[in-house]
Amino acid sequence: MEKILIIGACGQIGVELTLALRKAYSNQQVIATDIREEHELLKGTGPYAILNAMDATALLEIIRKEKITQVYLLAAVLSATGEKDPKRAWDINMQSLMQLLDIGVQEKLHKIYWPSSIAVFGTSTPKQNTHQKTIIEPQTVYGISKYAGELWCQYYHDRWGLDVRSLRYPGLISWKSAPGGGTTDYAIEIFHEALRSGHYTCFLEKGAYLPMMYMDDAIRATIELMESPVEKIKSRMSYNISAMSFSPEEIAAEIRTHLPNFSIDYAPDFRQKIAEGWPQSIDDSAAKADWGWKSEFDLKKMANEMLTHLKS
Ligand code: AKB
Repeated sequence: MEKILIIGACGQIGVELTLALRKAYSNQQVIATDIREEHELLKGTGPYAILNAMDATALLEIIRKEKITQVYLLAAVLSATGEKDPKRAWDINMQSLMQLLDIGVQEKLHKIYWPSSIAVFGTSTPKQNTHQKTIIEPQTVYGISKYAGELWCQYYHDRWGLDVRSLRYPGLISWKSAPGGGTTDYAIEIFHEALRSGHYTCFLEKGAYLPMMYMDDAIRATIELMESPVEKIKSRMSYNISAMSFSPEEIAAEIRTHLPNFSIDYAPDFRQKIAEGWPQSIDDSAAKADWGWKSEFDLKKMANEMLTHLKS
């Protein structure tokens, strides 16, 4: 029987992934952990423990005690927060991964999931339809840690046969749990502010066109990748996945089709420079060809879902 451990279960991806995995397996098979108190939406849905992703001893203990076979490591410092304290972001992002990879080999874990991001790309990368294998020169500490992590995942697979799988997420848009310090977070804030005050001051510039994805698609992609037969996983770096791209003025125009009085203005800060380094659209043909990935949410469908759920 598979037994799954989620590290960072109270974050933006963690809450929804925990709930989805508990539905796909059973509540008792999915152990949620985070350094924080249990998220409201997880309460009563299955086992929960406090775990610091940097604490290798505690991690090994819980893996042995619970007879864990698969681990999803979601704890990370994202792009915007990472730039405020680069050394700390590097330590957290790398140490949590490296100790898990070692434990994975030692304890013969069946599978590990570790997310990467479009932040691996930089200004030297072609901006349109960015291919999975292209010029990769990340410019944030978050992007550097994600690219280094991808290489380490591939190394542990090639050298020790560890089954590590990974996706490069675009900006993720969700309503259940709050995002944590990313550059693409504006695309969530904008919905909250549209409903609260009817106005949003965007921290990115007009024209900051970025790849994005609704959380339902991201969760489905993650589980589909992890459930795919091993022979279909041809990349042991990280798969590009894609759903939609838009600029702040385009998402504002879409919100206006629901809330005609909604207005937006722009006060770009340091996050604009991060956004300028990232691609505008992503080529996910490898994920489509290898394990059948296909997105379901475009801008219109996503905005409708966000506003419907946030209103209620
Ligand atoms: C961020 O903005 O840092 C993240 C990401 C694109 O990985 N949402």
